[in-house]
Amino acid sequence: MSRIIRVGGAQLGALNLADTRDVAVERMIALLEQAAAEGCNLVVFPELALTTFFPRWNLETPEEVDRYFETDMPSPETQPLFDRAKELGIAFYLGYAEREIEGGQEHRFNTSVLVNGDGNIVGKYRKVHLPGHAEFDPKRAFQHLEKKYFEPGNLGFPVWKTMGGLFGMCICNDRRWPETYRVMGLQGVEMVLLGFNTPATNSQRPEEADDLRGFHHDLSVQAGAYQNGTWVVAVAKAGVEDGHKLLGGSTIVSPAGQIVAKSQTLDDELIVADCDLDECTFYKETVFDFARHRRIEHYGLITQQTGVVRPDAAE
Ligand code: CDT
Repeated sequence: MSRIIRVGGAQLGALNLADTRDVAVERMIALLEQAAAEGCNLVVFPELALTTFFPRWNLETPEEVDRYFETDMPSPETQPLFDRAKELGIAFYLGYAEREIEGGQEHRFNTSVLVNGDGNIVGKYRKVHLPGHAEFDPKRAFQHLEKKYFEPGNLGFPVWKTMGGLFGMCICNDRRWPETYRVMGLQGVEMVLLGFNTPATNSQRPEEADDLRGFHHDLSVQAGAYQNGTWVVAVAKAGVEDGHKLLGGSTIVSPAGQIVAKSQTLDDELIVADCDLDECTFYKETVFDFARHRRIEHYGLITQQTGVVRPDAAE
């Protein structure tokens, strides 16, 4: 049986503060329909796809913050997306801000769901590696307050068996961390889906060039794919949101670590690739056959220690 998944990376252009969820969902449905016309089985949307990238703003009141969070998924505003995808029989990945009340306690996560072609949520992931800072930082050119608005994900990096393969999810900054891919790699992952919002400018180093930001993105997703013998589908929110430019550069990477599709604009744009999940096997059975080649007796520090401890620390 063929295990070729035709994947659509549905990059979104800018969503400004004034844009409502209806605008975002309408644009996502248009991309979904384009993906259906091109024969896609799976569509990947960006991180926090329903609104502007609000962590760049220092929101003061709970009411201001709550506007950006979903308490239900599907929500009334996203139901049309779920309905259209089900009609078209297309699976999708969607990133959004999640507000959960559990045991009387409120929790907020940067979340993604994987929805199958029957319209059922088959997986949920909550972003583990939150970048940025928790309090307003006047030294930055702009804010990146993910640590203020979200708590680190509490679901780990699971892998789901669906669509004839093994699928994992992560979100934006997670893609820069080799641990993200390796934990999924150890569960045999064959396709990692991820959405991102990467500012085109480094808020702490504004002179850094756009192309270096793009290089670090490519480097991270290509290394993650190759070193774990998996497809990686990385999809951006791009363009200029209320004067703040996002990088773009949505990318589909093969298990050989090669880029097979890349967006060309900073607007709504669909990239498409036929991804043969069986291409993972060669890498998983040879150079990255973990069972034969890994030496876990030397990897203890990775889980015992978070930060750097230099051998000369005590001097
Ligand atoms: N959304 C998100 O996670 N953005 C971060 C910005 C960090 S700047 C290095 C990212 O990794 O793209």
